[in-house]
Amino acid sequence: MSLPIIRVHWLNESRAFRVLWLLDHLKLDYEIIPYKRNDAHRAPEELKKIHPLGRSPLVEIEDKETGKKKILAESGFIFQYILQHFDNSKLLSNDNSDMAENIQYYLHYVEGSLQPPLMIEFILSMAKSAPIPFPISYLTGKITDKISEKYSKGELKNQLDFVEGEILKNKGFLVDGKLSGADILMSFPLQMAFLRNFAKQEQYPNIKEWLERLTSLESYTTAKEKASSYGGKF
Ligand SMILES: N[C@@H](CCC(=O)N[C@@H](CS)C(=O)NCC(=O)O)C(=O)O
Repeated sequence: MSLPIIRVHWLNESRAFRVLWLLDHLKLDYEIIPYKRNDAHRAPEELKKIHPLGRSPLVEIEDKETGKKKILAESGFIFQYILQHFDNSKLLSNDNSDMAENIQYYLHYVEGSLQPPLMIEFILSMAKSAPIPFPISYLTGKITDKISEKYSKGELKNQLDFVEGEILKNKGFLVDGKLSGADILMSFPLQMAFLRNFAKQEQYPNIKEWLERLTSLESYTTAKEKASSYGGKF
């Protein structure tokens, strides 16, 4: 049976990059359908024609024989589907059932626990830097600092400390001392945490080295080049 057509509905400057990387690592053929963020940094309305929530990534799977299409949403589910259906040689999966469960855990953890404090920090940083006149800007700064201090900063530290410890325990990767889909999926929020200055890389030497290891993979460069050709910065 021939492989289906895989189309990635990819938004620039978004977590959708990870799907390109995953597909390139598995050496699968795929098409990119690019979307550009609007001035408000949101996805364009066209994406809602593909899935009502209008978020990216979205992956379209088309059966070449029947023409039947399905749309996959949610990064963790997309990873799960691709690994389950197309990673036949277990390049990014694991034969051991306990280890396979650990990979699954990260496919949920990344959006369920790691992204929320990062998203709150991001929204607070945007509120803080918004062009608001003084003295309201002063008050906004105070309020956003307080929310960050009371919740998201500490929670983010909690998450990063956890990931730092897991990489150390698992010999430089997240699961079983070797590269898996979990590493590719988890890389984006951690890169963002450092890039946006929500945490200092020097405090997390294991995450730092792990990111260097991941971004030196050939598949990362290949996916980057494809994303850049559509104007993607990350
Ligand atoms: N939980 C979803 C989140 C999807 C999501 O929020 N994607 C962002 C890109 S990083 C998006 O499409 N943003 C556009 C918008 O909010 O308008 C997933 O894991 O795929």
